[in-house]
Order: sequence, then structure tokens, then C-alpha cells
Amino acid sequence: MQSFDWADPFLLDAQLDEDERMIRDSAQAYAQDRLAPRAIDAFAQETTDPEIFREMGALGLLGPTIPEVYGGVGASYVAYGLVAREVERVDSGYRSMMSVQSSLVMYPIYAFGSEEQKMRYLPRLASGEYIGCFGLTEPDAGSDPGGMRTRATKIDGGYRISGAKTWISNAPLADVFVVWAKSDAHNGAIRGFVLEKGMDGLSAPKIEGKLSLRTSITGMILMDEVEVPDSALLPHVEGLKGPFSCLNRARYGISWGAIGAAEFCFHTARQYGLDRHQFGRPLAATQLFQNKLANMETDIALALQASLRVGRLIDSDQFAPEMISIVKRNNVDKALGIARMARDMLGGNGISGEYQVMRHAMNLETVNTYEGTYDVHALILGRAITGIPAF
Ligand code: TGC
Ligand code: FAD
Repeated sequence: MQSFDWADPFLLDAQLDEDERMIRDSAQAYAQDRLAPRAIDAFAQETTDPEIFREMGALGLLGPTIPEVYGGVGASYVAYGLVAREVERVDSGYRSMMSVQSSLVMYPIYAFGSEEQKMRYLPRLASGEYIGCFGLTEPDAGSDPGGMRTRATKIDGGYRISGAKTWISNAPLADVFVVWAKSDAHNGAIRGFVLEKGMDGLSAPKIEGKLSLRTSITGMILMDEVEVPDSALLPHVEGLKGPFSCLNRARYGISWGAIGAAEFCFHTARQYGLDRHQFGRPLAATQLFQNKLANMETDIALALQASLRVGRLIDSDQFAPEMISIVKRNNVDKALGIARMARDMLGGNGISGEYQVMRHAMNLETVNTYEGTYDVHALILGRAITGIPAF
């Protein structure tokens, strides 16, 4: 019989292959040695260090699933999930920086770009020399991106793009902007365009004062008649399935990442309960405290197995987007509940910046909302279950 390991209850480690363990270990060492010492201050000051992209790039953590010929390392989606888990164990904002670059910028250029676009952008995005962002959401089109107003008008040799995107991760630092617009040359269909910093009419002001995800810079993308050449169009996709295909990958990564944050909160609450004495015994010696830890352990163990299963299905090209809705929705909800519970279990110390569980709880509020809110994923599943769209 196997002895029980509370930190790896279903022996996840044994379900990984050698390459996956190696990438996981490298991400874990980087996150603990280089990101963890910066997170508290960066969150307090609301600062984003662009050097992080270069550091991640040097370790092969940006776009790890992209083939080596384009600068990636050709890793599995399970490996990508493991990276997200290790980075978000430190801070959801750092995972956001990584997952936007990997799934929302590199993936669409890789999957839908021309050979010229792939060679121009992917190696530089993989190394972190270029920072990328993904503009889908608009002030009047969030959960319903089909209602976007951004327009691309055909001009001689290219397109003229006008519109505003909001709540865009990485935008104020970005060199490369993957933007989705309705194109009059394609009967109003949604098309993707790759814009570059410095184009006339393009700006990306920062959104100041977030109370969540403060280590990750967020901004708008303002496009005032930005003229781009024909070569800026992503040639190989049309319609909402373009941006949604990117979201599939990013949402899947989030399902792992959120559980990394939850594990941090669980481990912190456990240690606190062992160390802190009230009524003459450790808090961890009380039944209520143990019940909370048992619930956290269960939610984390089940969530990790579900994400691993979905990752294997993505790697063998057998996944459906609804599978990803299940794990994004469930795992983020469970992680948010665990972070809030850990905050409670630490008493007054739970609100201190030093203990960090409240930072995770504040971050996970955003994670529950972006990439499809908790309720939007319920509606995606509801449609699949009943055949009736109820958006
Ligand atoms: P619907 O009619 O369902 O679909 C339109 C077309 O898209 C196809 N499709 C998908 N393709 C691939 N993967 C998916 N997951 C897909 N879902 C739909 C579909 O087959 C159809 O194709 P076609 O060829 O027939 O035209 O579209 P709808 O307008 O009814 O959409 C409804 C809904 C709720 C599913 C969708 O609008 C939705 O998911 N809303 C949530 C929006 C969202 O997630 N936004 C995220 C913005 S990016 C972001 O938050 C980044 S944060 C990053 C970070 O910092 O980590
Ligand atoms: P709304 O769509 O207005 O929703 C508000 C509420 O109404 C939610 O509770 C929602 O669940 C509910 N609701 C909506 N429709 C229905 C319905 N039919 N039935 C029942 N309830 C409904 N977007 C990008 O494109 N790129 C990015 O990089 C990016 N980064 C982000 C970073 C941060 C920090 C944040 C906060 C957001 C980011 N987003 C990004 C935007 C994010 O994807 C949207 O906020 C999200 O999709 C929700 O849209 P919304 O904020 O407009 O809310």
C-alpha cells in the first residue's frame, strides 16, 4: 500500500513524463527564486517589470508549445499547464503576462498567420524581446464579443482600423497587438490583424488603480484610423472561432494556474494552523480547522486531475471547448473559495500583505471574470447540455 502524501494526494507527479517534469521544475525554480521576491512589492506599488518577459523567454516559458523552428520548445499542453501552475502559485498577474503572450499572441500567429508573420514575430515573442497583447474586449462588448464595434476598412494596399479595446493585459508595454475587428472587405466578418507599436493613430494608455492583478499591467488599445498593410491580416481564419480558438488554450492554462494559487493558500493555512495556538492547542488540532483543510485538499486534488485529463485530450487533439469551460469555471471558483477561506483561517494576519493569501484572493476575483466569466461558462455548458443557447 502507498503512504498518503497530502501535498500530492493523487500522485500527479507520477503521471508526468520526463520532459514535463523538467519544464515544471525549471518554472518552479524561476518562480520561487525570481518572481516570489518581487511579488509583494510589485502588487503594493502596482508595477510591472518588463524584464520578466526576457527572463521567462530565456527559460523557454513563453509559447512553450510552439515548435522549435519558430522559437518555442515544442512542449506538451500538459507542460504548459504545469508552467502556469508554478507561476500563478506566486501571483496570477505573472501568469497572465505569460499566458497572454503564449496563448493569445503566439498561438494565433502560429495557427492563423502567414509564414512571413510567423518568422517575423514568433522567435522575438518567444525570447521576450517583443511583448504582445490581445485585443478582443471593448467598452460595449465584453461577454458578447460578437457585438464589437472596431472596424477594418479596405484601402489601397491594406486596411484602415478604427475602434477601442479595453481591459487589455500587457497593452501599455506591448510591441505587438493582435486585434480583432469586423472587416468590410470580408462581408463584416471578424478578422485578426497584427499591429505594431509606433503605428500612426495607435495608442495604449494604462488603466490605473486596479485592486486586483496589480503586478500585471492592463490598458486600452485606441485605434484612430490606423493604417496597416495587407500583410498585417491573419490570413487563415475568419469569424469568432479565431479569437475563441486562442481563448481555449488560455482558459485551459488558467485552470492549472488558479490551482497553483489555491495550493499556495492551502499550504499557508495548514502551516499557520500548526504554528498558531489558541485555547492551549494548535488551531490545526480543532475539527473545524481540519474540515476546512480537508475540503481544500479535495478540491485541489480533483481540479488537478481534471486539468491533467483535459491537457492530455488537447495533446491528442480530442478536446471539445466545453471540456475547457468545465475546468476553467470549476477550478477558478474552487481556487477563489480556497483563497477566501485561507484569509479567514489566518484571522487578522489574513489581511496582511505579508501573508499573501489576500493578494491571491483579490487576484482570483479577476481570474473568475476574464476569459469568460463563471456564469458565461455555465451558459456555454448549458447550451451543450440542453441544445438551447440562453446567453
Ligand atoms: P457562437 O455562435 O457560440 O460561436 C461563433 C463561432 O465561433 C465558434 N466557436 C468556437 N470556436 C473555437 N473554440 C471555441 N471555444 C468556440 N466557441 C464558439 C463557433 O463554432 C462559431 O463558428 P462559426 O464557424 O459557426 O461561425 O458565438 P456567440 O457570439 O454566441 O458566443 C457566445 C459565447 C458566450 C460562447 C462567447 O461569446 C464567449 O465565450 N464569451 C466570453 C468572452 C471572453 O471570454 N472574452 C475573453 C477576452 S480575452 C481575455 O479575457 C484575456 S485575459 C488574459 C489574461 O490576462 O490572462
Ligand atoms: P460583462 O460582459 O458586462 O458582464 C457583467 C456581468 O454580467 C458578469 O457577471 C457576467 O457573467 C454577466 N453576464 C453577461 N452576459 C450574461 C448573460 N447573457 N446572462 C447572464 N449573465 C450575464 N480582454 C481582452 O480582450 N484581452 C485581455 O488581455 C484582457 N485582459 C483582462 C485583464 C483584466 C485585469 C480584466 C479585468 C479583464 C480583461 N479582459 C481582457 C476583459 C475580460 O475578458 C472581460 O472583462 C470579460 O470577458 C467580461 O466582460 P465585461 O467585463 O464586459 O463584463
